Amino acid sequence: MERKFLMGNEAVALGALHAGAARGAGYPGTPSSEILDVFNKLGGSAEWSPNEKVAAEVALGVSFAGVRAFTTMKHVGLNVASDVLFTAAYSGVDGALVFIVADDPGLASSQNEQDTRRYAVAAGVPLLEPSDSQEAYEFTRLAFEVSERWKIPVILKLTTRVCHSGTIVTPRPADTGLATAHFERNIPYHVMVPGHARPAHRRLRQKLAEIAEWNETEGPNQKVEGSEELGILVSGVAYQHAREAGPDASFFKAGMSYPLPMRSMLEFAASVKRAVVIEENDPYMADALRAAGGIIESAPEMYRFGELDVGRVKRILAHDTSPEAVPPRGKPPQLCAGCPHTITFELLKKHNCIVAGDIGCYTLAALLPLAAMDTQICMGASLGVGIGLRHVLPRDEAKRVVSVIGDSTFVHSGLTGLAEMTYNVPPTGHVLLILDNSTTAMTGQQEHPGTGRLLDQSPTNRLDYEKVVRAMNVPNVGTFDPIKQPAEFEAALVEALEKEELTVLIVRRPCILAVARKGVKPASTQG
Ligand SMILES: Cc1ncc(C[n+]2csc(CCOP(=O)(O)OP(=O)(O)O)c2C)c(N)n1
Ligand code: SF4
Repeated sequence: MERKFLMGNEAVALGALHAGAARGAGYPGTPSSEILDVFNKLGGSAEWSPNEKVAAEVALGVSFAGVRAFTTMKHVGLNVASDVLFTAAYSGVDGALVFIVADDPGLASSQNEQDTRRYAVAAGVPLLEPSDSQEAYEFTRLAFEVSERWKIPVILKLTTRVCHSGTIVTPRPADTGLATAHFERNIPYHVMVPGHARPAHRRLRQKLAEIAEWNETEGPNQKVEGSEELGILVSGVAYQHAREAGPDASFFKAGMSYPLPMRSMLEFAASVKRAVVIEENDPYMADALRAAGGIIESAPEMYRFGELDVGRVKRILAHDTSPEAVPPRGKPPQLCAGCPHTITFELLKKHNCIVAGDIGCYTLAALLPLAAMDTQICMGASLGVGIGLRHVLPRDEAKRVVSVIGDSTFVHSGLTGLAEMTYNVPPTGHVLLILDNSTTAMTGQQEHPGTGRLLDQSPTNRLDYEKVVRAMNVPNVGTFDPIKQPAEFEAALVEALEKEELTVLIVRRPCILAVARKGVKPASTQG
């Protein structure tokens, strides 16, 4: 087939298409967000789900119908979907289920740099780690094959460089003769009550033992002959950097890094005078090899933080622990000129509010010049954190606490926080602002249940925030356009801060980039 120059995320989408995936479901998150859009444009069936847990459940349901499914998310999305992952590992799948999870070493656009390989160990699911676009394509297809063969979910772990760098891909003909969807009743495998889960756990460990054996002999691991003086054990994109940093070394690249091909890796380490493990983020392989008795070197702790590159790998190989050059500080990111979020945070600052914030473009309001957000932890936390503060702060301070959440984030994980707000009502009540800009702006303008459009832009039901909030027993509900009604919005905010009741203000004005790119109309005029 014709060679193509593809970004890693495009290669994954093509791999999923050629593997015959019946449906992909996900929630946006940099650096994973392009995969579903490309899969859809290539003709695949794809959806944006309200959050990663729902996406994983949808994909699991598809796999229970005997066909191939995948779910996409960024690394922190797997925290949300982990409840599905851990028990789907027990239930197993009927068709195939691949969790495509993109890590962000160096925190280009995330709140932490957790290492998804730890999840594979904790949940007991195989994990594949491509190092370029060709492998992103091949490993995606392999992930479906491993999942289907052992009836187990498989994680495909990507990282920012693999997702967003382009390399040549030679595709293969698409899989044919795949199963068609059909549900086979199998209660002991699909219903994870304790009596079914106990044997399921034993089955899982048996599958993992078989996969570990397969990985030793047939897995996607690669040995590169080189010097006997230096052998480098490596995984993921670190392989590309290490090849350049140590061109004469011999290499063992783990393509499936859980379960690790431990025998082969120990043999390799013993076959060279100096064995060094090079890996991004956690010392996951180094710890495992040492625990198994391997004599290896690994990177000093300072290299655990951030992405690796050729220069850093050279330093690791040279035992260089001198302070690294600090890259020049670029201009901090800011809200776009004319962004509808700006007015909201100017008002919150003017009225000396304690702002329990959330994740989205509006988080930029925490930075100078606004500096108008006081907390931000994870999606949805604005509600819980704000309510916690209101419960214990002295009355005068408590009355100044406001939770602020974007529309996509509200649907993702704010609905349950709203239930908390109307159930465990703080003594001074609470104020929530939902910033409805009619898109998931931060990750590139994706649709969500509040926009009234599906992933392919076709129309669907639109979640009505006002109705939802009223149905959850919030007594004071108002909607304002911050650009057209700044005075009314300010008056409503001041009243809410004084009232000591529950108030939700919906701040509705579309993101100016969404208007420019997609012609999104002001939400108030949407049906
Ligand atoms: C669990 C999790 N999933 C995904 C993300 C990536 N992410 C950060 S904020 C956000 C949504 C932003 O949309 P919205 O709340 O509507 O705010 P906007 O950017 O439009 O202002 C997403 C998808 C994340 N940080 N955590
Ligand atoms: S992309 Fe949209 S929401 Fe984000 S800062 Fe720009 S105008 Fe505001």
